[in-house]
Amino acid sequence: MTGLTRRQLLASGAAGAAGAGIAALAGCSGASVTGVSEPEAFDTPLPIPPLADSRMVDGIRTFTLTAQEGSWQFQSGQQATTWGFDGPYGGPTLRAAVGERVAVEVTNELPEATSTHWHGMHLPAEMDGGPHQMIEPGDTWRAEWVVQQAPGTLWYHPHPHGATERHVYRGLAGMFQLVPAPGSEAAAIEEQLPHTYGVDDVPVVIADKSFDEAGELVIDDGGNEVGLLGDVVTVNGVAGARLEVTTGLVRLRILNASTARTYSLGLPEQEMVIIASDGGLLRAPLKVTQVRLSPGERAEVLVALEPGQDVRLHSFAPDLGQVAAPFAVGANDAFDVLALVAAEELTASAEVPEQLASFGLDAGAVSVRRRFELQGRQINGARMDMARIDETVQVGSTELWTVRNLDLFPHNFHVHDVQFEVHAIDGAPPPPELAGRKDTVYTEPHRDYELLLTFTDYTDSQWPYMYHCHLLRHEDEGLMGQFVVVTPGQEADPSLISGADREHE
Ligand SMILES: [Cu+2]
Repeated sequence: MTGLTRRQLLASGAAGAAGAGIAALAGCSGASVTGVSEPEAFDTPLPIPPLADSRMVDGIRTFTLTAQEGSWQFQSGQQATTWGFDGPYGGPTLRAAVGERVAVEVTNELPEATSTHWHGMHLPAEMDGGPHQMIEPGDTWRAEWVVQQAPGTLWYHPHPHGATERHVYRGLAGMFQLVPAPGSEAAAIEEQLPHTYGVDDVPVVIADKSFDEAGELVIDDGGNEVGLLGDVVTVNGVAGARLEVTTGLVRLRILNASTARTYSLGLPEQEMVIIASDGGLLRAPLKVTQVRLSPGERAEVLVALEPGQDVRLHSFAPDLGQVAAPFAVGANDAFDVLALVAAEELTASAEVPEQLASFGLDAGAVSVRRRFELQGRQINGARMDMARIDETVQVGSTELWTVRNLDLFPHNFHVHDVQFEVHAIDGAPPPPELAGRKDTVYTEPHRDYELLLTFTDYTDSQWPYMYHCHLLRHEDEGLMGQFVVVTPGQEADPSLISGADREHE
């Protein structure tokens, strides 16, 4: 198999069709127009979240996490009160292999109830960590499941209804990386990709923050319609971060953990290569100049560096579609995010395989179509009701969901339990960077996003999964719905959640 050479990876200019399209769409703003204040220097070493320890208990890879309060320095000379897992801010990176049985025991040492959701994970609804699996202060909640999906970069974060924005913003978020089963075809591909954690395989968790005069975090939406757009952009918890690179090729696993801001990330004068979207590897590497990530979305990108090179991962003004007031929703903001500084001598990397993965849902198998219209804080004219099951899905079925943003400001759409495929946007095939496995997709105003979804393995007529906008203010205020996956002939049973709801009030 012939791979992409370093020269090809480094080539700039003649972008592929996808990259050129994105670049053209985003090229409208001057770099000076920004609601973000860039750090004076990018000289803080990028913190790498530790890999979480686990222990094998009766064949179960068992992790523990503790949600706790702390104090964290986002930028020099400033300390803020924060929340984190196993530390003051963020959380360790959990890693498990496809096929493993895993358990996570989450203890809540916060002063209020929270939950821990495994974003992107295919698992039983009762283990999902959504708003029905609340963990009271002092309690421990245990989730257990078998990893049955493609390897990929997932994440975990709180999901308490009405308080998700605040809990995530204070710092509760970490990565959950799924690696290939040993000996699998995917493992052979992984071997050829940069895969040394923290060295050439680096978590990049981006979140914007806003501070008051005392240096404490504030959630101030400035009157805009999407929620908080912070003026300080952090990576792994720090502003002005710098990653020292020692290999010729580095893999960045980028997560947009912001509550509302969408980024369009790239290198100013150099292409990069997308290898994975939310739920795992793309079919083939894709050269681009930028990748747009709305809240909750992930992309894995490869960046080739020359010895001594010093480049900035930049967020270009993101193309948010036909929004009414671009400046008010961050569409004009452009700023540097992270410095990548290559050593004078770089370790050579393997060539990137031309084919990465094969997969595909069958549009011909669609048995049910549903339509979801997002408007204000409602889906199809209804706000989230914890006691109501909105949709009932039959296990094993393939469905086509059409999602449309009826507003002139941003929304996106996240579905629990599955990795879906974007089948079409306004009837046309999606751009290649959206043609992989996705669990969250940005929905430009007034466009039809057709999603293919297959619901497998787990049924439960009582515990629902969620679908919602991942702009967390919108989600908290009602832009969310609930679905159950049932066996043929079974009906949804809301008695459990309506009872649980009353108990909580
Ligand atoms: Cu929204």
